[in-house]
Parts: sequence; structure tokens; C-alpha cells
Amino acid sequence: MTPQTAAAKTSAQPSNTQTTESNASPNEAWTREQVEQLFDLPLMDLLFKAQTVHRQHHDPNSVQLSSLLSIKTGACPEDCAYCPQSARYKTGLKTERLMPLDKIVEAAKVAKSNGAGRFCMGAAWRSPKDGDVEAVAEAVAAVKELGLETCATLGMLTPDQADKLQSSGLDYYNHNLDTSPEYYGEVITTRTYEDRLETLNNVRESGMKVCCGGIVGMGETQQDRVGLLTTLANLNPAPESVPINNLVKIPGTPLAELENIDSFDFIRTIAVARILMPTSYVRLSAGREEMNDEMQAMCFMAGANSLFYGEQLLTTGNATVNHDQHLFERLGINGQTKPANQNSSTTDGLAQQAQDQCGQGGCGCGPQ
Ligand code: SAM
Ligand code: DTB
Ligand code: SF4
Repeated sequence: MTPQTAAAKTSAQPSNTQTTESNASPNEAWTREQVEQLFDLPLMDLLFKAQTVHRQHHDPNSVQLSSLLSIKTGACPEDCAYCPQSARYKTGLKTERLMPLDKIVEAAKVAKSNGAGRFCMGAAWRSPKDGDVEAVAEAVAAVKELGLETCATLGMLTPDQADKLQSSGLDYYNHNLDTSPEYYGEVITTRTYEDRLETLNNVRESGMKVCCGGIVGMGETQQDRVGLLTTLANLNPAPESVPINNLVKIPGTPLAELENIDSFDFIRTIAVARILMPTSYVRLSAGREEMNDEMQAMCFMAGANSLFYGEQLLTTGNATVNHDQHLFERLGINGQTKPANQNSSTTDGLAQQAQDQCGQGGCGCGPQ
């Protein structure tokens, strides 16, 4: 199935009508050729274009902060070749049942006190049982009470399950397409691209916002990145949140020994995502621990305006809060400490605190 037909399954209308910097005419879906032309631009031209689009729709010095918590860890029946949580690979991961409500709320309070605006709960399920959804819905309501935006990623959902989560107060549902329709079968065989599009449709129909992106650095070609981003951009509407993950290579998984993707190819992927989905949040997601500060700054330049924030992703480490706060301070970036619909506030106080600690080696990045 081509991205165009894949997109057509979930959307009646193309989504790029809001773009002003696009090569596509209004009311036409993005074509692969147009997206390929963006990828082929000289890097400086691409960055300039992406930053121009970014400034038309967003505060260029503001970054949304989402914290993650794995609420059910490992023992997943799926075979996603990148994933430490698949029961098929020996990754040494300690499996955990669904976390009790009080522990989830405790973690959400810590995320909030660190400055996160959104709390995302992840579970290693192929698809949750109705009882699981009930339990997560309770957690969502409790986290929402704290004044945080809520997000969950639990695997495939039925329409009723999506409705249940929506009515508990879930703002976003994360379900990634991961890669192009063509490359997908090389990475996952236990569920199809169409299954994923169906869940995305159920989420959209329920009224929740869609968080959907993918992973780069899985051995895919530029054509596959074109295919992923074209499919995402042609969902209608495009996902409100687009996580772009750089593969975290986990020993024991089939993708553990791959070469790193060229840093500039990663930055290009962020820039093209920004141009194709001008109003979406584009999240610089997994893989930041391996990126230096200059690369992250180039990703912000390319239009990334959201981060996973906190010492842990789901099962692997992330950049530390102190390091991020210090980086924001050095770049003059405001971390959005509140949901988008509340008064904006910055992390200046936290940044000062982090800089103090950072100078003492507290975050591991050392004095600047
Ligand atoms: N089990 C659910 C599912 O697959 O939909 C939810 C959790 S799953 C871990 C969420 C997403 O994390 C995956 O779709 C993938 O995009 C991302 N992810 C998992 N392992 C990763 C890795 N090693 N590197 C980068 N991203 C990864
Ligand atoms: C997403 O796109 N990336 C996050 C989140 N959605 C759930 C997960 C990244 C996981 C990285 C490997 C791990 O920590 O297990
Ligand atoms: Fe399971 Fe999700 Fe990991 Fe795939 S990505 S193995 S579905 S936890």
C-alpha cells in the first residue's frame, strides 16, 4: 500500500491546507516527490525553510516538556525489532506488572515538580484488555487532577477503549507508525501498518489528540523516511504531536549492531517533519542521551519544539533534568512548564538551580 492510499484509509481530506511554505497546492496531499525534494535540499536551505515555517506557527524559543513513565514493563508478545520490551529478545530487562495507582501519581508529581507539562504513561502491551483500560483510565484521571496534560501509549485500541480513555481525561494517545509502509515488515511482523492506522483512526474519532511519529536509524533508506513523513503529514488532520526517535540500540535486539545514522540525516528528518506539519509539535524524542548539545540545538533550529524530559524514557536513560535545564539556559529556551491552554511560564528559576548544580558537576555535563 502506498502512503497516499494508506492515508486515504484514515482521512477523507489531505492535511496540508494550512501550510504557507509548502510546495504543494492547497487541498492536495503531499506527494512523495515533493517530500523527497525537501530532503534533497542543501542543509542550510532546508534549515532556513524549516525555521521560517516554525516561526510562522510557534514561539521559536519555547519547548514543550513531556515526561515518560513505564507503567507496565516488558514481556510483550510483539516482535518489534528495536524494542527492549519484546519477550522474544534477551535484553535482560526486569519485567513489571501494571504499576499501582499511587506509584503512578507519585511519579507524575515528581515530573510536575521538575517542570514537565505533560505526563505520558507507556505499557508494553500488544493491546490492552478492557480491565487494563479501566485501571489506566483511573490513573489518567488522577494525573489530570495534578494539572498535567496526559498521554498514554498502550498498544492497539478498539473504538470503545479509545472512548473510555477519552472520557477519563486522556488528552493524547501515542501510537507510532515507526517507519515507511514499505520498510515496516522488516521491523515488525506481528501487527500490520493497517492495524496501526486503524488504532489512530479510533483515537481520532474518540476526540483525543494524536501523538504519532517514528524511529530513524533502523537501517532504513531516505526513501523510507520520505514514506514515513508523507504518511504522517497526509493523515487528516496531521498528528498534533510527532515524536521523532533516534534508535536506542539495545543489546539483544535484532537492531543492536546497526551503524549510527548520520547526524545531519536525523536533523533533516526533523526539518522536513516541521515543514510538512507546520502546526504540530515535533518532538526530539529517544536518543538524546547520545546527542551532543550542538546537535540538539540544530534540531531546535530545524523546528523541534518538544522533548522527552526526565532521567528515564521507558526502560532506558535520557538526558538529565539538570543537563536539559542548563542547555535551555545556554540557548535562551523556555521549557513549557504548563499545558498549552494555561498561562505560560518559564523554567528560569529551575534553570538557575540547574546551572548552579551543573557547575558543580551535578548533571555530568561539567562547567561550561
Ligand atoms: N506497546 C505499545 C506500542 O508499541 O504501541 C506502547 C509502547 S512502545 C515502547 C512505544 C514506542 O516507543 C514504539 O512505537 C517506538 O516508536 C518507541 N521505541 C521503543 N523502543 C525504542 C528504541 N529502542 N528506540 C527508539 N524508540 C523506541
Ligand atoms: C515515543 O515515540 N518514544 C517514547 C514514547 N513514544 C513512548 C518511547 C521511547 C522508548 C525508548 C526505549 C526505552 O526507553 O524503552
Ligand atoms: Fe511491545 Fe510496544 Fe515494544 Fe512493540 S514497541 S515490543 S508492542 S512494547
